[in-house]
Amino acid sequence: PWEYAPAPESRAIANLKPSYRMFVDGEFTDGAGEPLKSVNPATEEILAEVSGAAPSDVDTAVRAARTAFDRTWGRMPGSERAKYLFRIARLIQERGRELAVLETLDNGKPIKESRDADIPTAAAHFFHHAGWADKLGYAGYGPDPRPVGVAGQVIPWNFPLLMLAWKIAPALACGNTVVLKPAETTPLTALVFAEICQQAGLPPGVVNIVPGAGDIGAELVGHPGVDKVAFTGSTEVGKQIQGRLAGTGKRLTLELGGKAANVVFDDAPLDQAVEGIVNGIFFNQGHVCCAGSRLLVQESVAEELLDKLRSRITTLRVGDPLDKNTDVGAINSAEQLAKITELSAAGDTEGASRWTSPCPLPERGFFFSPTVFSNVHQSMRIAREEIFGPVLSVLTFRTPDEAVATANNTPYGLSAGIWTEKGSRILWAAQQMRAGVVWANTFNRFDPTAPFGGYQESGFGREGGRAGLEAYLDV
Ligand code: TXE
Repeated sequence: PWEYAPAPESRAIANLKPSYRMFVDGEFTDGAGEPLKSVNPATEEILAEVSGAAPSDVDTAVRAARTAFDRTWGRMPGSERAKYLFRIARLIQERGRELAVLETLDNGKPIKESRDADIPTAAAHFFHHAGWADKLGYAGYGPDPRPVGVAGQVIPWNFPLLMLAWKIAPALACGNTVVLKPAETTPLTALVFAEICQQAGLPPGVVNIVPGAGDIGAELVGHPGVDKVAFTGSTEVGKQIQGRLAGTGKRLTLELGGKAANVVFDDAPLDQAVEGIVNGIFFNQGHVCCAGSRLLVQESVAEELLDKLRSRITTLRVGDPLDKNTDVGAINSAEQLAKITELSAAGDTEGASRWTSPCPLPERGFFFSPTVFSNVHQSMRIAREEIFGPVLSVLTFRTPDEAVATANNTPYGLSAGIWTEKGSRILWAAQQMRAGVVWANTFNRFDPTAPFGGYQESGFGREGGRAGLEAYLDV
């Protein structure tokens, strides 16, 4: 375990530089676009300036990716590609401490999460996909599956390095080349990942990183040289992209928002369920597309469960993300904090009862107290819209049928949780729920071997495991 490191020391561990450059065709270069300023959301201090890509840089990057696809990566035997992916995985592990601290500085998530979840899981995705690179003929998609070509990938700010790994590892394993745009508020670990690609000796152009805002994302997905688009972000932007790509012949996968139900039946081990509920909604400040943001609890145990839940939440430490004892860190941006505040206020207006953790908040930075709304009705905004923050909406039910109907009463469908001792009920409910992932007696568990993705407005396509390869193969 690491000791608490005060901020200046953390900057040294993170190898924080005053400025970062984009990565195109194997070189770090200055983009011709507007520079971005990376802010530490826990202190509101500027961490670094990042050169921003212009449309002409996106064009150069896509052309470099095409050349690399045609000349090196797309022709390389899978066994050779595997070696690079294993090298990248090991380098992520070796530089894990630096990456974890940098991720926490840039994103605001607790260091224990970046250390124990984000960075090791990112490495695990490269290890897993390295293993596939020379076995694609055995993946069940026919004897000779081919890479699609150049992938244009756009990712959000909630798991910056992990979302990069989810996107880049399967693309490279299958023989595609990549142009990736990180989110504008969290570009730093993606640019350290670019250094790792150099360290691993990856041929130039195989991975290109173009920092920028949404306009650069739009430029990338619309570029005629991109064969396949992979997007993780808001449902609104996902729908725009889907509309724009219609008729272009480009392949598309979308991983969008969610409003997951975490369903607790009266026979559930309540103390264990409380841990799962807390993890489900407060992990990563609730900036999780599959967060268990709706707690559905059987009426007969609702009062007891809520008492236990409130006393457990009272023990959560909210504050400095670099302190390894912190449970809930900073909200990633002022914009996201404003959205959480606005939706919570709608909960008050619509008549739900708000309870807030008594934990004091730091004076500077973007923070929001863990919050529980009870007396929530299905029609309220806090039961329907993705808040993407540490805010739980509690609804009750009487029968299993009602539980499933309420769980499915959402335009989304990314994940769900069930808490019960009855195995038969788990199997029944998992079949009834329209959600890409259903966790039983656990929540927010991720594994590179398991496909992840949504139903309905949570998007389509799967990431991870054998199913995730299909997005990057012509079969
Ligand atoms: O998302 P955007 P934002 C949800 C969550 C959050 C809300 C808004 O509810 O409160 O979305 O977050 C790029 N063409 N999720 O504004 O705008 C953008 O630069 C191409 C859920 O951050 O969708 C960034 O890299 N790209 C979600 C990425 O898209 C565009 C994770 C996501 O930003 C673009 C994040 C465009 N027209 C937010 N406009 C999840 N599924 O986990 C923006 N981008």
